[in-house]
Amino acid sequence: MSTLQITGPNELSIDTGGTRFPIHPLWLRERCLDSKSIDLRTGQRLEDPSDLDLKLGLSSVAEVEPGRYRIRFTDGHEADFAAREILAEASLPPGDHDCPPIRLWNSSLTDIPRLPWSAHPSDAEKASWMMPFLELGFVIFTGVPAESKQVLKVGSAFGYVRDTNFGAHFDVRSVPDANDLAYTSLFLDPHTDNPYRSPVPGVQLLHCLVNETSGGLSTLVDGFAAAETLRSQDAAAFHVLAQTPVRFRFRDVDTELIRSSSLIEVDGVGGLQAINFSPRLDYVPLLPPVQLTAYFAARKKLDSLLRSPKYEIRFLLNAGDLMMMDNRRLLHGRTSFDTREGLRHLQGCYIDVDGPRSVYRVLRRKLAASGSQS
Ligand SMILES: O=C(O)CCC(=O)C(=O)O
Repeated sequence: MSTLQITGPNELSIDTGGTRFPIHPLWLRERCLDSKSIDLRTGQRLEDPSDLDLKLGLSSVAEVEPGRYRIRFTDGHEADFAAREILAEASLPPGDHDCPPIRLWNSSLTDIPRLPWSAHPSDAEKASWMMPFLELGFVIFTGVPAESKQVLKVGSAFGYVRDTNFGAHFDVRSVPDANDLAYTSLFLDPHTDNPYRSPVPGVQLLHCLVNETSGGLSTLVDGFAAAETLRSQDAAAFHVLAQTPVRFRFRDVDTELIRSSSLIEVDGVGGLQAINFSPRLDYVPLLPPVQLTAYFAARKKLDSLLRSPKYEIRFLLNAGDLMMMDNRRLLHGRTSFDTREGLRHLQGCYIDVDGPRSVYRVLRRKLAASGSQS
């Protein structure tokens, strides 16, 4: 049983059988769940917490029922808290890392997630699909009907489909006068899709409708694994790629998109957020020569990791196979193919990166409420 008590002039402590956590009064005050503090329907705050007195303290703590406490703050506000809920909130890691932790992988990955698709999965089944996606950054669904626009149905099961200048869905097949190298039969190095778009598409789905060629193998690389290797082998090169802004551009008759970002995006504490890598499209600005020398050398190192067979997996997508991947973490590509062998036709679409995470959290909540495990 956890107990709450005031342990200092401005500090509440929660004692969980010997371990004590200090709780800042403002942290607690902005988590009050009473009807004066939040709108009870949406759970959103009714007051701006920055208006609270920075010197806010605690006046009293009283246990109103086992495990439930009434806390009075020095501004006169009173609210009830369950010790269990405070602990759950306090144990959330910083950032949005409440989802399954990522598992870095390379070419030795053996458990490639190939999952039979079902248009009407149970909650538990759908939750079981989300685990490999969130851990590895991709899944391959098999048995998706090889029909036009099915990719949109699958995409909608995990988030909102993002329309772009290529349409809600796009056809990946070799066409004359292609406005993107994806629409040729050429080999494509591992790349991030649309790094010139803001925001960059979070998740890409590619559904194979026809593949009559022996080439056109799909390739995937875990960009986070390559970036972590670079960080451990050459921290200075990693730093250069995390700091140097690079311009990505797409231009055709109707569209001109430009976005500038570093090749490696990190958060405030150095955690990887995204890789932006597309050797077809990156243009570093004219920086002082010494900086450019460091940048080109660092990019070469990352590039050789990303193109190394040590990091890449390759596989053939057959008709009915659909690959869904995190475009912020993984890089994808394909081997070339010979159009004289027959047709190769994929359909793709994008959804936002937070869609699958939201699906996972809602399923987790539903399964916990029904007493099942995901
Ligand atoms: O043809 C493929 O397998 C991949 C195409 C591609 O890289 C893309 O659409 O971005």
